[in-house]
Amino acid sequence: MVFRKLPGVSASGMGLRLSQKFVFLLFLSGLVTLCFGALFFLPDSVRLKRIFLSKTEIQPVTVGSGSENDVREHLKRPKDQDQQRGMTPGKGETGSKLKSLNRKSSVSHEATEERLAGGKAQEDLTLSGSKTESASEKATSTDRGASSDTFSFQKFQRCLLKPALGRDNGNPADPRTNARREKVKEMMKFAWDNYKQYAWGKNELRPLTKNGHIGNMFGGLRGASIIDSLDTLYIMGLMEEYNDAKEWVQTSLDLNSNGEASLFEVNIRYVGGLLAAYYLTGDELFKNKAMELGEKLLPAFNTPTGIPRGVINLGSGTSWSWGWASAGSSILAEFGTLHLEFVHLTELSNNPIYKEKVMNIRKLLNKIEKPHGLYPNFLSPVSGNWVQHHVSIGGLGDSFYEYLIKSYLMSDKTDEDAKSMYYSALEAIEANLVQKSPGGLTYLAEWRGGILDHKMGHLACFSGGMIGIGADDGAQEKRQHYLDLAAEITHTCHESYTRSNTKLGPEAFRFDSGAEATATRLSDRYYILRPEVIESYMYMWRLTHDPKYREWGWEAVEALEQHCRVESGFSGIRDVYTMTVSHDNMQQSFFLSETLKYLYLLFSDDDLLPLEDWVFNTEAHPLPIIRKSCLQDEATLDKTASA
Ligand code: DMJ
Repeated sequence: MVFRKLPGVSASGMGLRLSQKFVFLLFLSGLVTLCFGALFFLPDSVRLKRIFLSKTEIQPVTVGSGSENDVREHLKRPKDQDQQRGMTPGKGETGSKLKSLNRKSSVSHEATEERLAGGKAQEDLTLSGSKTESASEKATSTDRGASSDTFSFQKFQRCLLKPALGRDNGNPADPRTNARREKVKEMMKFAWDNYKQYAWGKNELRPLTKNGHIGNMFGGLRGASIIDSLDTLYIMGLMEEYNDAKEWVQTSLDLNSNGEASLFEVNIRYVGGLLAAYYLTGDELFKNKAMELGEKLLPAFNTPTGIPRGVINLGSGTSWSWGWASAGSSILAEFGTLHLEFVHLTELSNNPIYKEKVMNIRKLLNKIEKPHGLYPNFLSPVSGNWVQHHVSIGGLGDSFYEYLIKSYLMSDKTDEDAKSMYYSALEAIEANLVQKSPGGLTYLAEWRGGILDHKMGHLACFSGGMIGIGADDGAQEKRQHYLDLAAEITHTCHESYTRSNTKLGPEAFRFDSGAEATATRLSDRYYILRPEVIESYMYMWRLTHDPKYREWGWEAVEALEQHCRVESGFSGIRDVYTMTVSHDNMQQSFFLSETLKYLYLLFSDDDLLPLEDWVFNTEAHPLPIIRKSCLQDEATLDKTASA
C-alpha cells in the first residue's frame, strides 16, 4: 500500500509510531476481509456482487447447454433424415451460430437465487447451484472433447430400436386406411393454416371470430398452438408448416414473460412440446428452449414439502395455489404430471435437480397413507397431507396414474417404484371405482369419502389406453384381465359417442337415474375437441389390431368434419345432443397436438413412433425411452474409437 506524501508530514507516515501503524494496518485488513466476506457469503449477495463485479463476472452458469460435440453431431446427422422430412436448415445454422444460441439460452443461476425466499428449498437450489456448476464444467470439458458425459443426439439415436418415423413414415399399405390418414393430415393442415392466418403467435385460434386467443394459463407465454403442433407437423411430413413453426420458435418464442402460469400446462404443452421436437429433429434450438423454460419452473417447488403449487409467476418465481383448490392445496393431476418431462430435462442437461424434484414428489406419495389405497385429488404442499377425500381417474387425478406407468416404461422398465405404485393404484381403482352398469357397460365412478358418484368424465376415457399399455407388465395372471378391462372402458367411452346425436361425446356422462353413458346435466353436454377417447382407440388398435378401433376413429373424423369444422378452423360445440350445433369459437391447442396426432397414428403403421421406443406425454408429445445401459455402452464405444 502506498501513502501519498502530505506537506509537513514525515515519510515515516503522518508522524505515527511503528506499533500504531501496525495496529492501523491490522484494522484495515480486517475491514477488507469483512467486506469480501459479506460480498460472497451473505445470503442475498447477488445485488452486492452486481455492484462490485462486472457483468461478465456474474454471468449465469450454463445449465447443460449442448456441447460442441452435440452441435457437430447434429450437423453431421445423416442427411437422409432431413431430406426425408424436407427440413430447411435453421437460418445460419453454423457451428458458431449454434454456439451463440447455446450461450444465449444459458439459464441464470443468479436469477434463480434472486427469486428464492429462504428456507429448505433455498438450500436445495443452492445445492443445485453447485451441482449446476459442476454439470456446466463437465459440459465445458466435453466441448474440449475430454469427456462424453453430456447428451449426444447421435448416441441417443443409435439406442433406439427402430427409426422414429418407421420404414416409410408409417404409410399404411391398405389404400382405404391410407386415404383416411390423408384426410386427417388435411384436417391438420386446415387447422394450422387458419391458425396461421388469423391467430399467428397467439395461443389458440378463435375460428368464428377469426382472431387469436391468449388466455391466462401460460403466464404470458405465446404460441401454444405452435409449440403443441411442432411434432404433429413433423410426423405428418408437413414440412413447410413445420419450418414456419420452427422459425417462430427461433425468432419469437420469448420465455422472459412475467405472468402467472399453470405449472402443469406449461410443462405438458411447452416443455413437453419442445422436448419432443428436439428428440425428433435433433435441433438444439428446441433443447435449449426446453431447458431455459424448465429452469424457470423450479421455484414452484419451493414449498415446505417440495410439492409444487399450481400457479407460478414465470418472472419472479413466486408461486401459489389455485384459488379454487380447497385450503391452498395442490392438485394430484398437476404435481403428479411432471415426471416424464423433468426426467428428460435432467437427461439432457446432466443436471440432477429436475429429477430430484420429481423423485421427491414420488417418495412423498409413496409413503403417505392412502384411503383404501386410493390417491385423493388434493394435497397440502405445506403439511404433505390429503386435504379432501375426492378420488377421480378423470379431471384432477387422471394423468398422475398415466405418468406412473409411463415413468416405468420410459425408464426402460427399471423404475420399480413407479411400477409398484401403478399396479397398487390400479388394484385400488378396481376394488373401489370400477363399476358395471345395468346395461353391462364398465365404467369408472368417482369416489367422495367412500360415496360413489356414478359419473365418468371424458377426461377419464384416456384410461382405456393407459390400462392397455400397462397390461403386459402386470402380474402374469392379470395380463389378459387388464387388456379386457382396457377394451371394456374404451367400449364404454365409444358408447358415450354413439349415444349422442352428433356422434361426439359429452364432457361427462352418467350411470344413474336410468342414464347409461349419457350426460344428464345441461352443463355436461359440451365437447371441446378433446382427445381422450381417440387416444384409447389408438392404443387399443396398436395392442390388439382389432379393426373396430379404426372404424370408431373414422366415425369420430366424420363427426368432427360435420359438426366442428367451420369456415376458418375447428371449433368445440356446446351440446353434443343437438344437431343444430352451437360452436364455442375455440380451436384448442390440444386438438392439434393430441386429437389429430392420435387419429393420424391410428391410421398409420405401428412403426411410426413405435411404442417400443416412445411414450407420449399427457399432451401426446412423444418422449423416448431412456436406455441407460445402451447409452453408457455407446459412450464407451465412442471413447475406445477416439483413443
Ligand atoms: C390435455 O391438455 C391433456 O391431455 C391433459 O392431460 C388433460 N386435458 C387436455 C385435453 O383434454
